[in-house]
Amino acid sequence: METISLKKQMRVTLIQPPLIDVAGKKIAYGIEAEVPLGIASLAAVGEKEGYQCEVIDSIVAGYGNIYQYGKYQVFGLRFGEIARRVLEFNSNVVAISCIFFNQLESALKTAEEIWQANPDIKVIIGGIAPKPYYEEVIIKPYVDFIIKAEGETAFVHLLNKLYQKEGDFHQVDGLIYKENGQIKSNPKEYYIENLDELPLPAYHLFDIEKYFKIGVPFGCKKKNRFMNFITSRGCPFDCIFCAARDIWSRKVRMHSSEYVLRGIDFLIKKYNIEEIHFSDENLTYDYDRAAAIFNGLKEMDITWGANNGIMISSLDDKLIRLMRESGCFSLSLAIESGSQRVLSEIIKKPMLLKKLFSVVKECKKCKILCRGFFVIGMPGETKKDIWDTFLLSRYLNLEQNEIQIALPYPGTRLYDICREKNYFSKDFNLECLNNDGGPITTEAFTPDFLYMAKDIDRFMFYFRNGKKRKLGLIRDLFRKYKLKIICVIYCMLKFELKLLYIRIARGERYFC
Ligand code: B12
Ligand code: SF4
Repeated sequence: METISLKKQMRVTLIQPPLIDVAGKKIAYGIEAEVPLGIASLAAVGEKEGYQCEVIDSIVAGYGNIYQYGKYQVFGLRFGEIARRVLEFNSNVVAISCIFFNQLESALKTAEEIWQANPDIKVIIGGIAPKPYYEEVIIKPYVDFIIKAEGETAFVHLLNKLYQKEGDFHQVDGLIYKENGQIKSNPKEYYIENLDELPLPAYHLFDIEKYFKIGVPFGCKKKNRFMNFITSRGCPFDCIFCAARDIWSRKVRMHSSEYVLRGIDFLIKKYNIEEIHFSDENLTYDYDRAAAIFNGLKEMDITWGANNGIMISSLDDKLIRLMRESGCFSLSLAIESGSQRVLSEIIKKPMLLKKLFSVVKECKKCKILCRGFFVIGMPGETKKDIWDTFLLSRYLNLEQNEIQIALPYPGTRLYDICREKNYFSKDFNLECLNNDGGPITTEAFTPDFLYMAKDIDRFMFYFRNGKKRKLGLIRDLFRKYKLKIICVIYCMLKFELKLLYIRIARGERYFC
């Protein structure tokens, strides 16, 4: 599939930068190690066009290496080591991926180090992260180009321009560049309509065995030889905290079921993989395509999970049963809130809690492990809405719950709302977006309240499930809250009583 059409004498290194901790917290071991599909896909199209590509996944290549860079903690390869590898490969172009806005600093430091090592190397930065900062990023002397959003087409176009030494970039879709001291920004207009035109990601450029050896997925795994896979791009919805539309647009585009099954079959034969982790925004968006994929997987003797979240409204009992028969062992349900009002009017997620209950019941029947994603602290939420989210998470009794405090990433509508309404805490800066407490203060809550509410929930969960020593837990709470402990204990008791009341008297009707 990935035959090289002709060798062009241009060498390209594609880089996932090391992980940097902007909040100065301690980076722990257990960082996820998954093949970065963005650079894998870009490398595949680069090779197809005839360029010689190599990849550096700095997180995995330097896995476990933690060092200090200024006020930051960094996990992965040292910046100097990345530059050394680029020089060793004799690269003409480097393509640095930055899909997390909180990793922009790391991408820029990587670029700077390479530029210092050899200023003739052209540096391209891509991924969603620079979006709110295009101007600030492109004026850096060590950044030559930024490519906006979905990147394959523009990337190849730009490589061809560089190879042919053409200096006219105005036709490259979504390209930002400098020309005679001025910043030029081409509009992003083109998105790949037929995803099957894309070659499979260039897995052969990665040390795949190392990923298996590290074995840390996002979410759950059942087997060690797992691989992440993406079957579609985009989501038609527009939840206020989500960045998906900025990368893929709102138009959903999908690989055919045949392409997906062929890709998985290739991974089984070439790397003996035993498990697939789908990273789509919405794997089951098209019911028939999803059913065709699952029917195909039944023949393949592998397990699979959808750890990135699956759209609850697209599931029904029949599909869930088919998922189970095809090897599904785990689903992440993006539930978000225990309040229908918050879902519909604030987050703007088209999901009915009524539907959630039927989906969870069927998953339990089928013994599919469910992990709930929840978010608290949206502008417009009341304290009751927030407690309802905790109550729902406990009422559902899922295998795992992940409750996050809303983080308004620049570029999202949530960020704009917080700016407009002055909801950012006084000392807000972008580094706050890495804090556990979140940076939003509204008429209804403060970050401290959210943090405490989350603590209470976590405490009650562990206390009941006996996962930690109970005395230790109580001691931690006392240490943390000192005199406020009375208030904490009062909230806990109230919460437990309410849960009991819902379980005995109201059931699902309480939430719907
Ligand atoms: C898998 C995944 C992860 C994985 C790791 C991903 C990785 N390293 O590759 C893990 C589990 C670690 C993860 C963690 C988090 N994630 Co995440 N993750 C994803 C997910 C679901 C899929 C990524 C993927 O494989 N996409 C497929 C490939 C093909 O796309 P891509 O990498 O984006 O690359 C394309 C373009 O971006 C562009 N491109 C990318 N790099 C480059 C470089 C160049 C030079 C060019 C030209 C183009 C280019 O072209 C590529 C091909 O079209 C995306 C959602 C999504 N569907 O994309 C969210 C997403 C990237 N994650 C997101 C978030 C918020 C997080 C977390 C902050 C969540 C949290 N609260 O903990 C953390 C942050 C971790 C951190 N490092 O700080 C947001 C990013 C928002 C933002 N602006 O920062 C996304 C977009 C989800 C969303 N819908 O909002 N995530
Ligand atoms: S449904 Fe999921 S992917 Fe789609 S906009 Fe909402 S959060 Fe983003």
